[in-house]
Amino acid sequence: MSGGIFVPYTAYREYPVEQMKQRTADFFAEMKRRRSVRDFSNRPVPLEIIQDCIRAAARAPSGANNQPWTLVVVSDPEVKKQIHQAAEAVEREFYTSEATKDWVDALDHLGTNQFKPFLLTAPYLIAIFAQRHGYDADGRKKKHYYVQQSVGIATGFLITALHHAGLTSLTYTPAKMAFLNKLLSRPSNEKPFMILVTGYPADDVQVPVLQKKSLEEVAVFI
Ligand code: IYR
Repeated sequence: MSGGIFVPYTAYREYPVEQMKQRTADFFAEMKRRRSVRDFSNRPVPLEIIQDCIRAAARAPSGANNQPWTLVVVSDPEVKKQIHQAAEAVEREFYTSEATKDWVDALDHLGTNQFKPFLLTAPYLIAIFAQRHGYDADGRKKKHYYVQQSVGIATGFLITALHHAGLTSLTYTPAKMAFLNKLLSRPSNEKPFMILVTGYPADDVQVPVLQKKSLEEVAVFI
């Protein structure tokens, strides 16, 4: 027996196979154009666009439909400054002592370093938090399921939505992220997941030449 309420799935759309092929090819072409960037323009982006992209991300499936995410959209230059300062402090530690040589070597081709000017330049820093648990209507702890998977999927939706809108993004994971709870006043049940930096790319932006794995390398058909 199900305790849920069920209604017909009228929003579902099936396409003729030819149309499916075209749509899939078009979508692949669009996703192929997506690149992470590390240099952003400071040109403003209407907040409404970000809000609509977050609406799309929040449609992601999640364990038990817990929707175990909180997104903090930072555009306040003062708060960005604090995040920038805290992030460069943890990255300085990372690059100068914590990171193994193997790890630093693995990042070499991306051109990253301890300096994160994009945290000041980009119009929005979207700090994504994973709710380890929630609270029920009576304020009692409510268990959340498959939190990492759920937040990962929602983040993927958000990256895709921003790209679809014509914006660029960077999945930025500071070496340590606890400072985000403090600076953004988030409770301890919320674990920082990443900062999704977004905006227009800098005019002269360059991206590293990267090889993506082929279908044959990533998929097995049985
Ligand atoms: N947090 C550091 C290091 C870093 C780690 C990985 I894994 C990357 O793909 C890129 C960078 C930084 O952001 O510089």
